Amino acid sequence: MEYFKGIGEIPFEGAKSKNPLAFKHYKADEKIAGKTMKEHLRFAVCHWHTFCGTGADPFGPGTRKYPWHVGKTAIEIAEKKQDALFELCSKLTVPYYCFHDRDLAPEGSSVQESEDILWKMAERSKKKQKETGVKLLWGTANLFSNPRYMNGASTNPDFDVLCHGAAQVKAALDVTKFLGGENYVFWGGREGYDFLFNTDMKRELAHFAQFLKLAKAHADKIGFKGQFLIEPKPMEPTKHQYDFDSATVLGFLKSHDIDFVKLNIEANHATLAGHTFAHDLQVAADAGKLGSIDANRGDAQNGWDTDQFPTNLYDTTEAMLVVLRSGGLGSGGLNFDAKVRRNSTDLEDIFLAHIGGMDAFARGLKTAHRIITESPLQEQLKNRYASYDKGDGKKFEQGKLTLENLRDLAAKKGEPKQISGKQELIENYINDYI
Ligand code: XLS
Ligand code: CA
Ligand code: CA
Repeated sequence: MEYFKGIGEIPFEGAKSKNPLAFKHYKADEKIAGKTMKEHLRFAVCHWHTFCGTGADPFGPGTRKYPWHVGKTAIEIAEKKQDALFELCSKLTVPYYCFHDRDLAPEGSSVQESEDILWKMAERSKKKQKETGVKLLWGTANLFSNPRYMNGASTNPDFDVLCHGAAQVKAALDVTKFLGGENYVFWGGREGYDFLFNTDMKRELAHFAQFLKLAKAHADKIGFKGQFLIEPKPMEPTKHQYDFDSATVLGFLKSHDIDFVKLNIEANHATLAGHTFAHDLQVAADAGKLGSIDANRGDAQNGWDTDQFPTNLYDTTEAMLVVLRSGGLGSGGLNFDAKVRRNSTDLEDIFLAHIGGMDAFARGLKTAHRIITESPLQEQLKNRYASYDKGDGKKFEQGKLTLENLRDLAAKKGEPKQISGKQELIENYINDYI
């Protein structure tokens, strides 16, 4: 069964093309700084928004009835969604996909039955991966939809609920390993609180840490070599989410002695936390913990998680500046955790959205590379801190000066000469290359 009839493999036609179903900038095998675009960007399609989503929102039901939403049983529907996913990835020439356990397979009536269904579907995925060459970027467990998780999973006040979360993570890890997944993600949708005074935050965070350590021990036991990632988000669905932003997660990991987890940064989550996308990427990168990216965007006028496809060239350029300067995405990638708008009801819209996102990141990559290699930006940045490269500044960085020494230097040198931050100049450099 072909779902996207009339759409073939999306070709690269270059910037002058007027064909909406062609790439204008993403040329998979074009080399930039020694690597192909495909290797730099490592795009992934997400199973949930694109194949499970219907366009439903709190004010109304779904607007889209995709052909893979119709079937006699939940398993038949899951199989159709899976076929459509692999068809989309192949036609888009996207090398990876990502899933939650419950996207891939419907939940059964017991732990055992859920595991059986998940394995059946995973075996089918493995065949599809072989046929198409599409690979798994990351797997995860949905620990937020089932009503049992209304107060969280690993941070639930009720131990019995935590056990169910553990069962799901165990199965999702087993299946991610089986499918050759390169990462495993923890996003704590309901790991947080709605009311501080019925919550023992310290205890819940300790449970989360212990839960992560048990997941790692299981991963080691089964020989899963993939990277563990936490995906920060400040709120929604909970009022306060424990994995608030990069800095909060890094602090949490440090205070619980967890060194095996990196971060999966989602653009729209960073902006919900009151940061820019680039900021949260930079905080993660500075700690050596930038693992992967959920590529989307929010809406500047909305205070919620709109999960739109990325089109803003400033965002993609700034993101790729951080990625390139920190040495690339490693085993991570750019996962389109994004959904077409509720009124985008044609099957073709799914293609247009992904093509737009891929071109936006390809342009971001090319522009960021040129800014780094051709513009004075790097030089400007280096010069700004030149006073720490020699003499007393260098001694300070090396820990060789006392507070008294610094006082004496201030007294001796007098008022410092004013040095401009040159923000407008650097903003103009970026504009020149975009
Ligand atoms: C929701 C999150 C979620 C994670 C995976 O806001 O983005 O989709 O990426 O559970
Ligand atoms: Ca996400
Ligand atoms: Ca989101």
